[in-house]
Amino acid sequence: MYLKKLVFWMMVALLMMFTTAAFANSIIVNGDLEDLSPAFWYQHELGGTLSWDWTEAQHGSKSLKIDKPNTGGSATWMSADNANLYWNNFQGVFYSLSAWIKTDGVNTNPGNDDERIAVTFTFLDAGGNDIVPPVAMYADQSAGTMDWHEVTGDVLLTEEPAQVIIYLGMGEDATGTAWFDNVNVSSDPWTAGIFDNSMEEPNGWMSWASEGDVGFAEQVYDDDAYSGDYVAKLMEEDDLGDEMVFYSQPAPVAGYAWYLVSVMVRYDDVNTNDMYYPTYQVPENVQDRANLCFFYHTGNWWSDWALTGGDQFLYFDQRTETSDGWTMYWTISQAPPEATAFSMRARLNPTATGTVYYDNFSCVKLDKGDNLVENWNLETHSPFFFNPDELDGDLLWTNAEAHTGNLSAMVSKDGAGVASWLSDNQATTYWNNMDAVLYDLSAWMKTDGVNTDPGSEDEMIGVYFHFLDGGGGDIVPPVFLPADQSAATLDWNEVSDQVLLTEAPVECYIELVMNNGATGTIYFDDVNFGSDPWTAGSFGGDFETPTGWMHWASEGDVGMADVAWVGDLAYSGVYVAKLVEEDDLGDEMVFYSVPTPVQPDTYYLFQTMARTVDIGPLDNSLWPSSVMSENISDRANLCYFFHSGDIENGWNLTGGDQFVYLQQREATQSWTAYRGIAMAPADATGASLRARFNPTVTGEVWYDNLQIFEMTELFTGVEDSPFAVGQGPSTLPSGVVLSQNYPNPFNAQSSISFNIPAPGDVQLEIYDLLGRRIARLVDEHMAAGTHQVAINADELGMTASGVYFYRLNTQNGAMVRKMTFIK
Ligand SMILES: [Ca+2]
Ligand SMILES: [Ca+2]
Ligand SMILES: [Ca+2]
Ligand SMILES: [Ca+2]
Repeated sequence: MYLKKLVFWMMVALLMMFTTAAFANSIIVNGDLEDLSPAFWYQHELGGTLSWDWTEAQHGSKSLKIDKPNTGGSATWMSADNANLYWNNFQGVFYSLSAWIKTDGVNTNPGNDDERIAVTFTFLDAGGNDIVPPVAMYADQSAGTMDWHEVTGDVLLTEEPAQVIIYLGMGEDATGTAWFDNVNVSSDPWTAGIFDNSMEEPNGWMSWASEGDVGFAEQVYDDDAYSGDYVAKLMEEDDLGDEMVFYSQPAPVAGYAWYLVSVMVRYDDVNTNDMYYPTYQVPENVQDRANLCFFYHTGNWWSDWALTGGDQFLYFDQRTETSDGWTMYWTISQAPPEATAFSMRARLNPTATGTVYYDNFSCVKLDKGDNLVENWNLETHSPFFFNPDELDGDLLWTNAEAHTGNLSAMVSKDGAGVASWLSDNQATTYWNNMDAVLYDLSAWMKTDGVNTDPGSEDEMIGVYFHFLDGGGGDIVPPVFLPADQSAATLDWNEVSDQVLLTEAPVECYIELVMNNGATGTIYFDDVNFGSDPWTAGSFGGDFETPTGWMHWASEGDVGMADVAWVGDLAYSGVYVAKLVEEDDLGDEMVFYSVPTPVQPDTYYLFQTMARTVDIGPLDNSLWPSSVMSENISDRANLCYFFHSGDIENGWNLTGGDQFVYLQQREATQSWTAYRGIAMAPADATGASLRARFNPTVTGEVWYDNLQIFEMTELFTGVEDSPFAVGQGPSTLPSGVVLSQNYPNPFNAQSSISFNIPAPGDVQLEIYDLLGRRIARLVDEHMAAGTHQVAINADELGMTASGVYFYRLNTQNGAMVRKMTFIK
């Protein structure tokens, strides 16, 4: 115990250096908030300059602007199709329509529609034909400059429209500047609204706040943005029970798939509580906590708003009112089987206060590899580091007798032949580093009906220590610690000896033997070797842990960490790792896996099932935690480490301890999954995980199915996707530019523009989510400069609504962007 403790003291906790790598493959559109185009509104006709204006507003702080100094050519903003968008469901009923317009220096007294400024609602059937004539509502052009004024109209629909599209426009002969804001539709009872009706939200995002809320949630310019210039800012000054949310549009996902969900966060002046640790994903809506919240959607995510699996909250560290700069919050989540889409949201629950900034919202699909932990379910019931060797008797790992702990190694035999256990090489295992020094050797043995007064070594029982050089030869003759055979049956007694090694051994083996002429039953326990100063100790000599596992507890600990047979109560099979602690005296205990090889800069999922019994201390705020580097004294946890260097003959840790704390809200909890995900540091060669009680935890926790999985970042649902290069960035250093298609999302028609800096061969292709090529739009030698290509979904055979990718291949590189087709 003492020796292992020393080693643990040497494990200095380093701050985890999380790699805040950009997640190039996030499915969240405009997750970094740098796209400065409004959500749900698209530039349609470009006879003027169209801009998203942040200086004029009838409602909120933004509006849509058209600058048109000249006649000739219309200028028009176009809305998304609002007919069945998300929760909308336009019906064949009466609708009141309205909008606000402001003008500056426009033409007056228009004689026809070409000279007018108008907001026009169109209602179409599935064939794209008007159900009723378009309803145009005209700006007041009685003077050249007019402040915000409302225009209104109404319409009685005779059937349910398949498309509802709104145009904000200046006719081809109109001139001047116009702003549009607050476009609304209403019916009684409610059937639908206009998305981003006040033009406040950026592409990909929506927001919501309780009525009467004095705070706000929006995209803002920020000098200290985590990426680029813009962040989402949520600000709440009162604790009046209002709530605010800034949320992404749903993005398609696959049921059962694993997703890495993350966001960067910083905050000021938030309400605090000493128990408000950062949490794991939890379903409970805690009223006064700031969070990242996420949802899964089911059904047709572009035309339904059906959620599944419940809200999941990642609560931030609210122990201090101001964050330590930008902090990454992340979790791993498996999509429910029925999931079709995912959305995430910046959220202040009703009574949270303060200002919280969010940036780099990300959701990345990961492929879950094979489990890497040996004996992860603890069902391989053999002692670690010792294996049956000679089999002319019965060898048993048994809890019938033990000198310490619960278990020992037994050998029983009633005839001729040799029966023995043999250890693995102990010379340089992990932290061991045996040297040319004096070693104390010892073992405890208990006998039952053995032969007495042996006449030769052949009739003896005992423990051999072998010390070998690099060639496999003995450095010194094997040292034999004979059992006391002066009586047939003797209780536990210790036998010891010493050996002076003349050179550092390359191999060291321990053999527990009943020789050929010996009979009866013997139990071995606490087989040890050691030196002063310390160089090495025995692995597995206490026979307490199964294959693949080790344990450790502070000296004098009254508790224990070991593998236990619990029968039907195990999560898998019949064995669990059981940690039991009765006092809160500052001792600590750990049951830990041997290191398994890992790759650097790769994500790993660490998980366990855990069941708690009378655990303490308790507090209603002690949710399961997010991954934390902080060692919290009174919490039970799943802990994990990365290793560097040689993981078989070294014990070098990198990246610091990482803890996922178990819930300590209720004393007893049935089997529950706990998970953390981490990226292996650049110098990582291995990883291990551990069931752990920090010093002052009390009670009992059973752990089972302790696993580590390699997680591979995926761009699409297939591994051999066509997107090997250029994912994400819209501009290559070479000067190749691939623009977002316009409009996007689109119904039938859209266009893609791109720029190439030099003449060359170019291909432009469309792929579906499964990586299948739908169309090759361009395959020719092209001149330098900007090119535009039209898309017609019908002609291309794009039959399913959803996300598609378009890929530009040039001699200077390739790049990919996403587009959304809404049928
Ligand atoms: Ca507005
Ligand atoms: Ca940003
Ligand atoms: Ca034992
Ligand atoms: Ca098990």
